[in-house]
Amino acid sequence: MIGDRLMKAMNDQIRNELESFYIYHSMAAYFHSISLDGMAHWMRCQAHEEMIHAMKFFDHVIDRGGKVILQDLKQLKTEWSSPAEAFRDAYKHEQFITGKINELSSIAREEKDYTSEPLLAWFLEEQIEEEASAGKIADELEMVGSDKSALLLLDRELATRTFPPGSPFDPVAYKAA
Ligand code: OFO
Repeated sequence: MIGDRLMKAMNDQIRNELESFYIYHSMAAYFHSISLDGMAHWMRCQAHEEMIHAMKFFDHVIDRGGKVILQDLKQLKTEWSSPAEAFRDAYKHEQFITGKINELSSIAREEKDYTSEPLLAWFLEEQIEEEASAGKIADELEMVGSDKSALLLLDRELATRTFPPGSPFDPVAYKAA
């Protein structure tokens, strides 16, 4: 059975992951508003991953005999001054999330909750990729600067990211429903 301290921290993390889901959709809306639909698509795919992350913690708390208590979500931000600023924010947000996963790992160790370690190890690994992908795109956008052709080329490249099969957030799925 999960202890109260770790259960509370995991409930907080479910909120953090759902806020990630929300912020990436906010960024998708921003990119659509400036006609960079490839970047919007990349953000939608990212939002899908965040919902999966939230549900991994959701299930873990329940499977360990704990209780999930969903919390209010914050509207983190809705406007950015440039694509580079949006991706730089995404990178900073992922650094914040990595810090939260580190905190959860510390709590699990202090509470001797070894059962949570495989899940937290998965997240520690995942955060390497999360930071690397957002950080790389932010760097590329800074290199692109005001070169519109390069910006459109990067937009086309980011449009090739794919949703995991069966994602309910893939427009192909819900538009056919
Ligand atoms: Fe859930 O990793 Fe991003 O936020």
